[in-house]
Amino acid sequence: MKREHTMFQKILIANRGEIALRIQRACREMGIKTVVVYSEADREAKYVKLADEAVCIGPAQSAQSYLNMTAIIAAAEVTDAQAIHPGYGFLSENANFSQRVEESGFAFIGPTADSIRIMGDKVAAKQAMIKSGVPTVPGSPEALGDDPKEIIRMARDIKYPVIIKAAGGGGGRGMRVVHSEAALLNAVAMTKTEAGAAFGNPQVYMEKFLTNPRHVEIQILADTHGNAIYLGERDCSLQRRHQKVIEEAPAPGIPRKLIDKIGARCAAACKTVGYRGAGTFEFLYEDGEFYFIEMNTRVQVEHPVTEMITGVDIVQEQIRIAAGEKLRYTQKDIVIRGHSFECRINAEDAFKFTPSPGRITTWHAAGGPGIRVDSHAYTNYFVPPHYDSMIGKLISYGDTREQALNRMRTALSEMVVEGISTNIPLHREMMEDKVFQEGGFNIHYLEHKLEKRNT
Ligand code: MV4
Repeated sequence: MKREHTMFQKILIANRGEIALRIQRACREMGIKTVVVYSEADREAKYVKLADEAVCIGPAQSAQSYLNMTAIIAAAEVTDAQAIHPGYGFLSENANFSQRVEESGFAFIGPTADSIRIMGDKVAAKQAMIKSGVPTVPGSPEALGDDPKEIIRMARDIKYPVIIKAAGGGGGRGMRVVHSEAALLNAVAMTKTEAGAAFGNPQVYMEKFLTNPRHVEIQILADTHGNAIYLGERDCSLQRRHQKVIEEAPAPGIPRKLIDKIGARCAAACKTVGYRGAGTFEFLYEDGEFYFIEMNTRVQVEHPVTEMITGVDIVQEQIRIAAGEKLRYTQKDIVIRGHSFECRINAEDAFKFTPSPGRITTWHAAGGPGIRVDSHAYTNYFVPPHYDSMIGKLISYGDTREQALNRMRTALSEMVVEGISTNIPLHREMMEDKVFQEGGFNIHYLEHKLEKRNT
């Protein structure tokens, strides 16, 4: 017998900042009480006071607060929460946390520990995708062995340039591009050593290095009853040092038919691996082809652009899935309508990108038709120096890409943030960029533009 599927009455939010507020909003709309955990550095934040209950779990340093599994689970116990939402970052993709949460009798609002483990091992994830018919980047089918001749032969087959990636890496950590045979074996050895130290797993694998791809990702939702759907794609190519800066949905210029084909494969893969919750399949897209690289097993920062074009509340769906409900949508119900952009607002120098924590003396958020602001910031909010510099997201929606872009331009002109530096000036510049306006960028575009700007 399956257990009764009753909606949670109280959820603990194991995160901070804008996503803690975003999850609170989802809960409130569903009539679910919230517990927020906070560090000493976040004690005064308004979103903490807004929660039904708040528990201090430790000092400012993440290792002793937002990464402290024992303190978080204890907070769930004393407040009688039934489920824990990990948000993004921190413990959201920690398989041991998912396992400990469930062993302690709470629902983890995210995938099972097993799914997180498989997707955290990039070699295992790729193998699971190959089995399910998701196209991957050509490369080594398994982790590289110790035979140098075989490694050399493999790279010759794939053809240079190749890239060596750590199985335990991801998100741009632990990888090395190799342009010639002369550099190959040394690069493999170095990446292995670094991977062993950084991730406790020295395994590496090889892929063809794609020189000018776009980063296009597919959002999926899967329930515990064997249903899975895709919610279209996002283009996240505009990034600096593996940090996304502007995202949009849909991805400009990619045929809907092709997205539907890849999306259906992603949904099918979720069923074959028994995935549950929200998830993102990351692809490189080059010359009209999709190549899977990684899967993210959390809600992502950029989830709002998908919400705007589909009308699906992804955080609420995560909660419903964790409570054992069936998906409320079939694939036919998902209709892509309009276009959406997201600008990540960071507390950082707009030119040098150095962090700029401190007190916000003026916060005036944009508004109007088709504008959404996901932020925990306000006038007099103190941006603590201990965490990520992102203080909010400005999201625009329009019937067309042009309208969404025009609305974003207007919204950026309305935004006033004083007392700290932000990257809003960079976003304003980007709205005037011809290549951006035409949707003609790839993963290198922003970094190249910034190099030119600074000289
Ligand atoms: C690649 C690649 C080119 N070819 N793999 C970087 C982050 C991690 N998710 C995978 N990454 C890349 N993998 C192959 N076979 C180029 C990148 C890459 C990149 C990918 C997405 C967004 C921004 C990027 C910036 C530099 C490199």
